[in-house]
Amino acid sequence: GQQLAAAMPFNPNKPAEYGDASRTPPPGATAEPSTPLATGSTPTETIASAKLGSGVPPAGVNPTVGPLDRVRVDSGGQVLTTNQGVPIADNQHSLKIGLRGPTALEDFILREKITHFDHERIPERVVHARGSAAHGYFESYQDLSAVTRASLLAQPGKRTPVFTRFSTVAGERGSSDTVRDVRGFAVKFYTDEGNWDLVGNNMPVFFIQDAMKFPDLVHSVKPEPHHAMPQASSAHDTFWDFVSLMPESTHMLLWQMSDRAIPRSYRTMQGFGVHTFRLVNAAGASVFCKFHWTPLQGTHSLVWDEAAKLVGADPDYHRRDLWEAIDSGNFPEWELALQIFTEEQAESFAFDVLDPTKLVPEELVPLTPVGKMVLNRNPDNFFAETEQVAFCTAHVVPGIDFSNDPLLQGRIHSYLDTQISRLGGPNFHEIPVNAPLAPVHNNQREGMHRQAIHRGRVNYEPNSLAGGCPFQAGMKNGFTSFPQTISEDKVRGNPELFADHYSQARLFFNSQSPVEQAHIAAAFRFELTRVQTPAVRERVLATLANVNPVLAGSVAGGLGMEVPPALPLATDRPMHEYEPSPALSLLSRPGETGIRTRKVALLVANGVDGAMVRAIYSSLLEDGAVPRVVASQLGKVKTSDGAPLDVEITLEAGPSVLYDAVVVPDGDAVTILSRDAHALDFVREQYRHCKPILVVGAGAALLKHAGVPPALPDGSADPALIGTESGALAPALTAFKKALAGHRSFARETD
Ligand code: HDE
Repeated sequence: GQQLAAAMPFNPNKPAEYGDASRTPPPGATAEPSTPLATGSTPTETIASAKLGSGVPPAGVNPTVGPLDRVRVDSGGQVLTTNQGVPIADNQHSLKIGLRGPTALEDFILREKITHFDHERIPERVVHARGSAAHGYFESYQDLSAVTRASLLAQPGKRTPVFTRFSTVAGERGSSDTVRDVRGFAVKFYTDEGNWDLVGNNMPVFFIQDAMKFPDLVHSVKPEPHHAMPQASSAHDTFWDFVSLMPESTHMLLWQMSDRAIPRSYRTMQGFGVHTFRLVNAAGASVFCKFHWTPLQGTHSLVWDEAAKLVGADPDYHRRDLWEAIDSGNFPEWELALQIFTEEQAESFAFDVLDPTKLVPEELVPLTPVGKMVLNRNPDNFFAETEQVAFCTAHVVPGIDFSNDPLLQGRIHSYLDTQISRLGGPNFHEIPVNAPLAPVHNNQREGMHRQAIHRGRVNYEPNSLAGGCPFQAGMKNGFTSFPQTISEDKVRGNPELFADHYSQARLFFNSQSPVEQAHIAAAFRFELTRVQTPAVRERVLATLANVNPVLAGSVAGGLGMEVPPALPLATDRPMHEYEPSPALSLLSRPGETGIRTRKVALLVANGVDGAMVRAIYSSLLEDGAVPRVVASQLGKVKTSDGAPLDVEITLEAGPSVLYDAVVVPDGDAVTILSRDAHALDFVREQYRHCKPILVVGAGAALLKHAGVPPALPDGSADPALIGTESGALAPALTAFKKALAGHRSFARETD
């Protein structure tokens, strides 16, 4: 017993949850577990320092798995109980006075069950309500201590657990994934010096320059308050009314109307910290920095018609994609890179680095890669983890500090505040997914839902009764704010350069490829067509006239309007002329993962060449793609060579928009497919959405019936539209895979 008392934590269900104190109970306190662990599992950590870890788990070990074991519940082989652990004999019937009589008030089992159910929902996030998340780790490439004392960047190879949540902004929790919107990209780093949350977006700038305007911005984009429409869409009057009166939003509007706002996958998005942050080293010297996440999977987007159809075909398209990729072992990766610059350099820029509607072009300050993030584990429970996770821009660690960006300054307040009401009190930092791996010791006490059982009578500092503990870490070890010298008047206003609203909007537009520019114009046209107030449309056109005359003309033409005179500028300074920045085009980052995880449909029906289907299927599988046998109905199809083929999904349940490419194999099947409107729509949409198409032998007839241009053997007319005879399948398949890796053939776009 004595020995066990020394070895075992005080509460065997929560080993070492509250640090060292919990594992050395005073003599006489019971330490021996009277029952086995509630979960039936063994604790994975027994001492607090094991929880802390070295930050370098062995290769292949996911460091976030262990610490959460203390709260994981697996009911396999367990009896059903009440919340008090009382075994329940009958979970089907309430307690009644006679079989046909009223239910007894004393039925505590019924009442507990219903009461808990009645309170299952918590408020959704006021923005970013719809999201999906995963666990993983961040691995540092190098020792960055010259610029920051942040411990996660202190040595090459050091691993820090992360939890990352991606989200849309405007839609409610149950809205669709593929709507046109900014995407949230929030990363919680569980560092050994506390949690650091990098709460970013998939676009590097924002709509407004000052936190004061955020409630107005969000009110304007959310469903209109009288009839609660439209859901998850900026294409309505109130949004465009507001932004058209707010010319600082112009740069962000171009990003939002670009294909960035309809990503192919969360895995194919960049992420940005948006604001300028500070890095501070151990000597107290500081530099400015911008954070960039670059996906190894490349940057790829949907096309608008496809995104709109996906809203119906699979509202969970991005959630499913992330889940399936991780589930199948295709762990998505992003490289973290910093743009590091000094305050003196910042002074020389043509824009103000405190203005969140401006980016720092990579040509001006190149990216320094500092590490990579790998997401390798799906959550066990959506609510417990993805819904309850609470990101906060105020969560910084020693070595990382804020700039005076007035948008960032407002955010530092907002997140903690909103979470107090969303998560029901001030103790949400104790929810397992939010709890730091670093030990927590302070004198904050009580509040709703307190988990920690603080021991002793001292809950104040300074104290002598507890030997001064917990004691201040001091300047060397503790977080210290960068001591920026400021001597200014207290004012409401903006720095001068904030008034340049268009130079960078031009930079962005001029850096896009022609197809991206066309998509931007089409998105403006679509959104403004939905807007009902002509004066709002006109104001937006007057804004665009300051960006690019071709863009303004194209949007105006689509609306049947003339381009009005440009809005007057807010500053006398001439606009800054930037060189185009190729890095701002999505096409500049094709990615390194080839065809891995790309979905390919093989359209089949009775009479298909089964051997060919199998050969193509396994060849695609070998390269990591996800082939699917798609037919008019489930069951088996008869093949020309005898062996029947299992159908995996129907054309009805698995329409074209769910696939990155299509193959129509050789065989008689085409006669049947050509009579099925689903099959004809399938190839038409694959063509319209610029996706790779491979037709073999008789398969080519399906294109003809669908009105799709013929596929040439060498793909000479269109490198992603490949036709071949059965005998020459190998080179055609190679060309098809190449087109698939390239994602789309925009040259054929007809929209
Ligand atoms: Fe947020 N934002 N935001 N935001 N934001 C929230 O916090 C806010 C801004 C971002 O996956 C809220 O817990 C203000 C910029 C993400 O849980 C709230 C301002 C950027 C997420 C809030 C901004 C973001 C949020 C709502 C202007 C990109 C989702 C629920 C001053 C750099 C995090 C919550 C998750 C969530 C406030 C502007 C990113 C209300 C006041 C700029 C990714 O606190």
